[in-house]
Parts: sequence; structure tokens; C-alpha cells
Amino acid sequence: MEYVILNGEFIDRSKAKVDMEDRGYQFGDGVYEVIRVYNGKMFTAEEHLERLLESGKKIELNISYPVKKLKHLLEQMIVKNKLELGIVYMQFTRGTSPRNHAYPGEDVLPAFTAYTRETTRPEENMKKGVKALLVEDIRWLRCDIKSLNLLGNIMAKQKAAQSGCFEAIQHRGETVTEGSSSNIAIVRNGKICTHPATNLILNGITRRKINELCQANEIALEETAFTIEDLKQADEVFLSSTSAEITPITEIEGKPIGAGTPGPLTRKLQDLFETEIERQCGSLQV
Ligand code: PSZ
Repeated sequence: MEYVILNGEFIDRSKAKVDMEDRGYQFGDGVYEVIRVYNGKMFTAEEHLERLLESGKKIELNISYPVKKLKHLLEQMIVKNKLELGIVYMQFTRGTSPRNHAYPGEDVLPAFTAYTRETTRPEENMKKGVKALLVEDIRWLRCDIKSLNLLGNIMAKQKAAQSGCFEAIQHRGETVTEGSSSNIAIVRNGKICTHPATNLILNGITRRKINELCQANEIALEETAFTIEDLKQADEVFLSSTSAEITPITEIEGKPIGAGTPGPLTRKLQDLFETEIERQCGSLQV
């Protein structure tokens, strides 16, 4: 049996039902998180859960569970489902009430759902790099909220998929913001550059971990916006996300980045990142 969480209770996935008028379903009115699981242990769980509560606050959705309680519930689900390598997905919506754009009253409780999924690490992509294309960032101006509304992101990803690319790199005018489901960084003259954590991007947990690792290892990193031209002329480009970890981007719009192979600084960061995973979750060797 596969267990899921529905409003704080563990139930059989096939018995879990949500209402037609759940506001997540009708309006995308909710927030979510994805946490990586290695060796049955969550990686950077606190960071993800704190961001979940912050996303909730930003849309006035009150998540009454403290981080500790959420973490414990997710840990229990991982054990019940015997998950070793994969992800945990969770979301809170503003609950079920008769369709009305304005928020329902305090009596309507948020709906909390979560499930686990087995997934391997994207070894081949991480090793060889991936292709990307450019798309105009047509999303709203609160990309810092990890909202269920993902139309702009999924339309961008679909364009990439149709062209045989792994990711769509979004830009507002000449400024590169982020990928459809990842943060983007470039390397030039030995220095990493990534968009600052403003309202225009999601401040990725992987991105934050990379920043920490750079600080601790005296690798130069600056959080400043860069242009499409900077991107195309970069020595190295990589993307970061919970599931893709650190993945080199070796080709953009059909043209190679640098030598067209993963660069030395990207590989160095991948090593440091793996060491951090192993520190938190144990050995990744099979
Ligand atoms: O399973 C997947 O494909 C996942 S799991 C997380 C993501 C993709 N992406 C998160 C994300 C995002 O959606 C946007 C728009 N920007 C940046 C990121 C990276 O955030 P972290 O590092 O927290 O996953």
C-alpha cells in the first residue's frame, strides 16, 4: 500500500480524494514544496519547510503546523512507504468553499496533502550537461512565492521539451531571471554570477546551498543580474534545483557554452554538493 497525507492523516493513496471546489484545484490558490530524499533521509528539510511557511504567509494562508511537526509527519510517510531515493511533495491550499475569488472565512481550513515518489538522481545529465533555450519570462511579479500557479513555468518548459531541450531559461527583456523549474548561474573569469533573490525569482534551496558552499570554500560568487549576452558568452553555465541538483548547461539555442562540455568550476561545485548530501544523508555509493 502507498500512503499519502491528507489533512495530517495517513491514508491509502487510492482512498485520498479532494473536493471539486478545493481552491488549489480551482484557482491554484496554494503553496507547495519538493524535498529530496537520499538513503531514506530528507536533504535540507528545515530550509524547505521554512520556505513553505514563508510562502504561506506571503499569500495570507495560515499553515498551523510548525516545521518540527511537518518534518515528523513527512519522516513517518517516508518510513511507511519505504522510500530510499526519491522526493516528497507537499502542498497547502486555501481549502474548500463555494467558488468565490475572495478568500473564504477563517472557519475554512487549509487542505494539506503530501505524497512520496521514487526517483533516481539524473546522473547522465549531471555528467554530460544539458541543452537549453531562451524564453521571455511572462510570469507574474511574485516569483519568490512557491505558488501552485505554474502556467508560465509549464508553458516555458513545454517549449524546451518540444525543441529537445532540458530547460527553458527565462529573461525579462535583456535580463536573465531563472529557469522554468531551476535557478541559473554563469561562470566568467572564475567567478559565479546569479540573479539576486528578489521578487523575480524563487530563492532556491539548492541555490542557497551553493552560495554557502562557495563562501566556505573561497569561491567567488556575486548575486547580480546578468544579461542574455553575458549568458551566451559565459565560460560555464549551470542550473540548480532540488531534483536536478547542479546540472551543467552546455548548449543554449544550439550554440555551445565554452568548450561545449561541463566546466571545471561546475564540476567542483557538484563535488562539494555531493559531499554535503553525504554529510546530511550518508553515502551515495550503491
Ligand atoms: O522535480 C522537479 O523537477 C523539481 S523539484 C524542484 C524544482 C523542480 N524546481 C524548483 C525551482 C523552481 O520551480 C523555480 C521556478 N526556480 C528555482 C527552483 C529551484 O529551487 P530549489 O533549489 O529549492 O528546488
